[in-house]
Amino acid sequence: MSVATSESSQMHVEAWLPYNYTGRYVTTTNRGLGGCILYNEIDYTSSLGFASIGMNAGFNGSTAEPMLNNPNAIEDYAYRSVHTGTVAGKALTSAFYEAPARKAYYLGCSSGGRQGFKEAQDFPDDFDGILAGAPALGLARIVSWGAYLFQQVGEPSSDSFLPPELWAVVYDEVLRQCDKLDGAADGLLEDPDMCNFTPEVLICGKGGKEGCLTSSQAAAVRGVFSPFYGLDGKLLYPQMSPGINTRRLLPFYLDGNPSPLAVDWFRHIVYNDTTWDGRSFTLQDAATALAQNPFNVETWNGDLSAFASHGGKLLTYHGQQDWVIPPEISQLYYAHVARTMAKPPHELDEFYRLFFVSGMDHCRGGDGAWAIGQDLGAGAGKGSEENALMALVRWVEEGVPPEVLRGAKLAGDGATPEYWRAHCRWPKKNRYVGPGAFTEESAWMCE
Ligand SMILES: [Ca+2]
Repeated sequence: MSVATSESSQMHVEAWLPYNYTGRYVTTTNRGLGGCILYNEIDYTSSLGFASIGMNAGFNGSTAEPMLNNPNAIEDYAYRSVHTGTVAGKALTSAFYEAPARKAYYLGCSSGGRQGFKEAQDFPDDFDGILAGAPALGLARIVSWGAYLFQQVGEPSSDSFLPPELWAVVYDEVLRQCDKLDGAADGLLEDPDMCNFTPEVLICGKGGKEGCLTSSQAAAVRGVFSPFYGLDGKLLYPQMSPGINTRRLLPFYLDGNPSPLAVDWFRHIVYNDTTWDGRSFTLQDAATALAQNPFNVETWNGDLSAFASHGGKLLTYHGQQDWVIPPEISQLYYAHVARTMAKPPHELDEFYRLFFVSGMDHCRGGDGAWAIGQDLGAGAGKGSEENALMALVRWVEEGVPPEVLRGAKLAGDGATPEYWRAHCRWPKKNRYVGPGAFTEESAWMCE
């Protein structure tokens, strides 16, 4: 479908309406700064019997270029496409099945995760249940954080730059210092907050040795794993999460090129200047981007009372190995909601539950038990005990909330579970207590 988002703009919406319809509607979303329909999400949710709607963000493509000098596209991206597409998708579902859907759900991660929180904040009646992963909350700040990270490591020719083999050494040292803090040397950090990483132990010293850091490189690593503060001295964005596996992959933030997210956003949204390239970035640019905050794309409203009072349930997860959007941003937003609504965790639990998933990269993949049923190919089961989407369905329809989020570590075939781990509901944290190997679910305790 083509759906108008204003008198002079439109979006594309696609519906997959299954024969095995369960009476459940779901909206699926977008990724990054682009606008594409995510067919794997429509495929996944329709296969589970949902009437599934996918939509672009008012434009197609995988960059922010269509937003250049185009406020309608920015408004669609910030919030309007999801809400407008959902209204249209629900109407279509109702017409096709000759009755309104019993319940309406939302599934999304990253940019899609942010869009889910946006719905909970600004369109609280759209959904009964929202599954939002690794949300890009604080969007007008994360773009500046990317520029900051590039400045920490510099260009490949600079003294501070670390080639991939040194980032591998850094990862090994993070594990040496922090892996056992959760009780198990399993290569996974259950609680990166406990990891006060000290990169200076890797400084070369007299004579030097293989795999050591210069002072400039140690400073770069410390900068990456330090919070990012603005001109006014206030926190703009949290640190990169220690425990991201820089032996397995080199995050694009650290590869010696200006952050693509920063370049894309400042060029096409903040300055409408396609020559801006990230090398000139200052804290003043960060302040400008945050002050601009077009159509409140920040998505930082801490009042979810309207969503809660209509009975909505928000289930959210964030990988502890997420190197695109640090998990700490989900923790900071949770704290913001708690203070704004004056509710401690046991009261937030009634409608808002946050789970950190050890060994999960950005939205999926990683070294641990990351397969929680968040998308096609990320599940080892379709029951509510092993699938986050179906756990949300049970919470909404039966009033039984998930106490833990169980994830599977998948074998090389990408399907067979090697082991399971029960991820804890924030602010509880997982600790290995034994007996049995770390691969035993029962050897861990949330406390
Ligand atoms: Ca560990």
